[in-house]
Amino acid sequence: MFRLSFTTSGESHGRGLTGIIDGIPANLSISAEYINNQLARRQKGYGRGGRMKIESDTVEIMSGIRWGKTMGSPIALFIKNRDWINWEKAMSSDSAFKDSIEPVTKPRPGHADLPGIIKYNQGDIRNILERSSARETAMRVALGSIARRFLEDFNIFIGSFVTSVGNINLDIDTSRLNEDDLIELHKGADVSELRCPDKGVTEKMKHLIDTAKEEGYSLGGRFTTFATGLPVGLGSHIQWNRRLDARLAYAFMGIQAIKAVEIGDGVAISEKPGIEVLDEILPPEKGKTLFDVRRTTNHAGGIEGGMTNSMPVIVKATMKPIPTQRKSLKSIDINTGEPVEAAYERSDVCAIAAASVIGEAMMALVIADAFLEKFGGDSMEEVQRNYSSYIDSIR
Ligand code: EPS
Repeated sequence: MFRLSFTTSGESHGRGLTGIIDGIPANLSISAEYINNQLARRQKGYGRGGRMKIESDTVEIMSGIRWGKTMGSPIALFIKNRDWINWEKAMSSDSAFKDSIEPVTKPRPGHADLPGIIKYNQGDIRNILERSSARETAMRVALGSIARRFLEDFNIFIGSFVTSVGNINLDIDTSRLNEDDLIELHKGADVSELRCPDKGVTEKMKHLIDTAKEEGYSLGGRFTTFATGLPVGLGSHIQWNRRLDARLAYAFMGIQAIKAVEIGDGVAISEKPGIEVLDEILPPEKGKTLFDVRRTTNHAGGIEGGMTNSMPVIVKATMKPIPTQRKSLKSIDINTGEPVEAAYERSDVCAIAAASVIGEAMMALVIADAFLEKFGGDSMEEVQRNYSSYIDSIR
């Protein structure tokens, strides 16, 4: 990140989550209600476990916002864990309860458990699993919603939809979709229990999740995140770490359980000749300018040379099946080395719908950062002036 920075803290069953974002200009209008609406979107999804019935995430604004507007200072947020009440002793900072709580000693394959205890020299896997938990993503969605609100003032919209659960797929050719098509898919996703815009496919996905739940295994999936309304030239070809595709891939891979990230049709185009998959350039319509240059397709996912090219930015991400599942998996006890079944606690069967909302948050943070890198100013008015002057110069 070049102009924005953010960090989170908090354990899954601790008191709550804290987050700080720094670099948001002054005079951006934002309310707790706006952030809470985004938090509610993350909590939905067929296949979530019992925890989501306990939590109902709302944010407390601790600093940086006064009378509904940012002041340019760091913005700190807090989200309470309602489940904390059941974990006060197990997660206490006080050593008094240490001997009354059983340690977790059977690492789950696919989880941070085993490398974590070895690296951090811990005898209780809880000291690893509490922080590696995807509970932390609630705060990323809260911070990302501030970036989303910022981008809205420049008519940039970020959305997402789920395209698979396990082996049930929704086939969508994103290279042929325009901004309106993508926004329609997002709207369809927002009213689906799995953020899948196709009702028939959603039913098949739900059926697969029911079967997985009965049989005790977990499921992964895929989702697509997009941004519309972007000006040409966010990111840069000048240096590897300024490339927008690199920054997006980094951010998406930083979401728990994400194992692959694709920009546009990044995977499929490797199998095709260039003539079929390079997005040809058509002249602007009569009376329009270079800003309105048209492309035949969008295989590149809106990014060429690490810069936005004014087509929608498209990122596809793949999530592995959640490591906590009822069906026994081979493991060892960390104290004895003896074979055991991996630990099982209450868990989600599939969290792909939530992951797609988290993807939106990460995309908002990365794009807001790139936007501020190009048009940065200390107040919203200054950023607006810088942005308008660039747009006018292209037109
Ligand atoms: C998670 C395990 C489950 C999930 C949790 C992430 O929680 P618990 O262990 O309390 O049942 O529900 O996700 C959230 C709490 C959330 O807010 O998304 C894990 O181990 O990563």
